[in-house]
Amino acid sequence: MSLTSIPSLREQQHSLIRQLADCIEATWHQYLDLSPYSLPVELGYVEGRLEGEKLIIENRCYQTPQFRKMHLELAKVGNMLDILHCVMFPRPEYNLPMFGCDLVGARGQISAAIADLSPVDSERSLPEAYTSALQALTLLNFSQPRELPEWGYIFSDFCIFVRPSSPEEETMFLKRVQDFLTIHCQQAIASHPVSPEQVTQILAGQRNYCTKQQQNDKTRRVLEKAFGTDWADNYMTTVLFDLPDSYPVA
Ligand code: BLA
Repeated sequence: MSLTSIPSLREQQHSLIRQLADCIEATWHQYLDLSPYSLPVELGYVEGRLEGEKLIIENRCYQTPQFRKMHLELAKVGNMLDILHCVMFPRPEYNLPMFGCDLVGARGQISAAIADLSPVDSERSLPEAYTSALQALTLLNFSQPRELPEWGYIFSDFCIFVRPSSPEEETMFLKRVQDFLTIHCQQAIASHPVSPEQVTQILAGQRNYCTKQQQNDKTRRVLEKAFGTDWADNYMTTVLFDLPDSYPVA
């Protein structure tokens, strides 16, 4: 089979994952000036084995003037596990939060749906314009909220972490992620570079966000079981939650 005729993973995934992947890409295309972002070739499309099932990972990456890296990942473990992972890493010259989203589904049911615009400034608070735009959204009620793990204090007060329990709740989650993305893209294109001192603080905030996310044992375990400890660690620190080694500050 030629590479281009391989059906995208998206068509085989839980409908919420498929819809969210389409929504993320459509919103990116609508608002941002996208250029390709190259991952190491061997990490763009990856196959492994987990408990006899095939694990497939498919990555798409872009960059823009405001974002160093925008990563959308779809993963599938046989018929057991469907995953969507998305992070937008702002360039540290801009005071922008981290957009992050993770959907994990097992046997037709999404067990974890999380989305947030997470602060990176020294006070761990969002820029004022984000707070007012997010406060203007209607308050949502999900019947099965989930508790954040210990490292989850990196997320904002607007973070949604739920197990969607009906098609209505799935739609509610999808719409809210769309709202987050629209606000984020609109704020990003209107934003201006900050002072070198602030860049240093923002980098520290982004580094903290990534370090905490790397502590997600549930993600790590899936990757370790399929690809081994070293591969999993490399993938978590260079693809899922990487930072540039050194950043020109002044
Ligand atoms: C949870 N992430 C999970 C779970 C699995 C994965 C299996 C447990 C699901 C559950 O408890 O119902 C697995 N997630 C993956 C894998 C990848 C992935 C293998 O992205 C990638 C290949 N995670 C993120 C981002 C956020 C995030 C961007 O990647 C948030 C913005 C959060 N995932 C997140 C949280 C949990 C989770 C908070 C729950 C962790 C816990 O309960 O300990």
